[in-house]
Amino acid sequence: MSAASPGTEPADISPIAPAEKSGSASGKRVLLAKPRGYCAGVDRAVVAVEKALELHGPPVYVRKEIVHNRHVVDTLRERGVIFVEETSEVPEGALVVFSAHGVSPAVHAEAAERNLRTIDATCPLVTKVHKEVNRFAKDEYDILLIGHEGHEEVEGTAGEAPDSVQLVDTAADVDKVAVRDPSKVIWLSQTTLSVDETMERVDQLRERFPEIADPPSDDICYATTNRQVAVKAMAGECDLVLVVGSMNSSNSKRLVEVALKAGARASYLVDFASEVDEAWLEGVETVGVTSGASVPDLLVMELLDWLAERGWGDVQEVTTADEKIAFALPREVRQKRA
Ligand code: 0CH
Ligand code: SF4
Repeated sequence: MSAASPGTEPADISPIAPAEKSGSASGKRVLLAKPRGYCAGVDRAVVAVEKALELHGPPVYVRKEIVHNRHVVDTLRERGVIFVEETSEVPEGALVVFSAHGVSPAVHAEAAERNLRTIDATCPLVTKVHKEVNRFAKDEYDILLIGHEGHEEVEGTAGEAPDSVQLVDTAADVDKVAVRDPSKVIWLSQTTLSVDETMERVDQLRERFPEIADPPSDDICYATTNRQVAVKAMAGECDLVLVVGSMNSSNSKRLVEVALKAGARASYLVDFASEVDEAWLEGVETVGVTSGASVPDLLVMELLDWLAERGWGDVQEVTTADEKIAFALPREVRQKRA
C-alpha cells in the first residue's frame, strides 16, 4: 500500500488570514489542514440527492444517511428528504437513493422487487472494492476484509460474496479467521480506515498467512489518506487539534486518533463550533483544525470564526496535497442535468 507511511512529506505552511493583534502577540495561532472536508465521493452523493429533489420534487427517500454528517442530513431532511434504514420502509414505486457507503446486491434486489426507482450514490471508490470482492470470490479466494463491524460500507462490501468474506476488525479477529487454502487468501479493506492501524492488522494477518495477497490497488482511498497525512504534518506542533465531523463518521474519528498518535496534546471531534468546550483552550497556543470527508467547509469556517473571537485569529494553512479528483454524477441525475 503506497500510503503506509504518510506524514513524511514536506508541508507547505502559508497564512490565509491576517494575524489579529491579540492572537499573534500571545502566540495564539491556528494551523488549518489542507486537504480537509468534502471528498469527491461525498460531493457526488450530496449533489445527487439535491438533483433528485430538483428533478422529482419531495419526498425523495434515502436509505441510511447519505453521508455521515449531521448538518448534511438535517439540511437535506428540511428540503424534503426522508431518511430510512431499509428499503422495506420506502413506499412501492417511490424514488430511493443509496448512500455513498454502498449497498449489497441483496439491497438492490429488494428494491427491484418493490418496484422502487433507484439512484445509486455509492462512491466509485467503494464500488471498486465491491468489484475486487467479486473477482477474488470467483477465483475461490478467502477474502479477509479489514473494517469496522456494523459499518454500512463493510456490510455492503461483504454482502457481495458473504460466503467468501470474513470481517477483521480487532486484533482478536485475526486469530478467529479460518481459511480453506492458505495460499489463496487476500486482504481488502474499508475505504475510511486509519492507514497505520490497517497496516498493523495486515502484519498480524501476514504472520498467520505468509502468502496473503495485497489488494490490486489501495482500498483506503486518496481522501482518507490525504486527510491523515495533513493532520499528521501539523499535529506535533498543536496543543489541541479540533476535528469537525460527526460521531458516526469513521474517517472523521480516525483523524482524532491520528492527531493524538502524531503528537497533538489533545484532540476532539465536534459537529459544530458550539460544541467546543472553552476549557479545552486553557493553556493552549496552537490549535490545529481539520475536518472529515463528509463535512461541508462552512462548518470549518464557523469554527475559525469562533476561535478568532477568542484570540485565535492568526490562521496558517498547512498544505500536504492538492486534490483535483471529481466524479461524474450517477446516470439518473446526470442525463437530465442540462
Ligand atoms: O467515514 P465514513 O465511512 O463513516 O463515512 P462518511 O463520514 O460519510 O464519509 C464519506 C465516506 C463515504 C464512503 O466511503
Ligand atoms: Fe469515496 Fe473516499 Fe470519499 Fe469514501 S472517503 S466517498 S471512498 S472518496
